[in-house]
Amino acid sequence: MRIDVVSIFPTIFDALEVSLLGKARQTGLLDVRVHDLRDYTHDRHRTVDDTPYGGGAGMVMKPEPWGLALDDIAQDAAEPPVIVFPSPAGERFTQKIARELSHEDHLVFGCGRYEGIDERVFDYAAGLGRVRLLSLGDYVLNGGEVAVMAMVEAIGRLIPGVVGNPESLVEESHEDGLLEYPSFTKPASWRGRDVPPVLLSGNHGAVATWRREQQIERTRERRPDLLPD
Ligand code: 6GU
Repeated sequence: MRIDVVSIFPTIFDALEVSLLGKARQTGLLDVRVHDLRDYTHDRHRTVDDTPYGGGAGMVMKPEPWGLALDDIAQDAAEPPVIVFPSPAGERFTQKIARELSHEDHLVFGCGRYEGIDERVFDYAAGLGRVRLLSLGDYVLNGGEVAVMAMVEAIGRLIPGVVGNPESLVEESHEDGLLEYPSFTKPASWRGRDVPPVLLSGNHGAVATWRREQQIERTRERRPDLLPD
């Protein structure tokens, strides 16, 4: 999969060089290209923002650098990419969307800062690819960079070969609509706390039943919104 990221803080994405995603880049499973939006400006100050029409607080990202950056990325793409703009005003990013996006050949992430990007950029981008505005949740970050890091990790780990043991992708939170069951390792007793005896019983059926109950119980306690009525 090819991933292009446009940002005014490209070094934030240096973190993608480590761990499983870093390995996936080395082996060629992931082709991540990070672009500095300021490289697409032409003035001495490399200006990317300006005051909002109609007044109001803060600054808005100017459309021209975004147009040039998106043109540059789309120009050497074989097929129209999915173009994601992280935004607290977007559709909620979920495991389902992560899975959908993990099947794409080419993703482009446009990281906004300040009060956002000139609205015409989204319309222009829709002529180059399939545009999605995605939000991590109901809180506000200073910019899209941290959200894109989260999305790239959630999507990247679903690409076959990125996570060494594919079974570890199956039994985790949100894959079956429930939170994951609790895990334990040795020692069987630690600081007065014992591992639930069923896990030491060797009875695989009993273990499976217990884990399912734990999933439902935890989901009821922590995330009742995930359960059907
Ligand atoms: Cl995707 N972007 C920003 N700036 N803030 C957020 C977010 C995204 N998701 C939650 N808060």
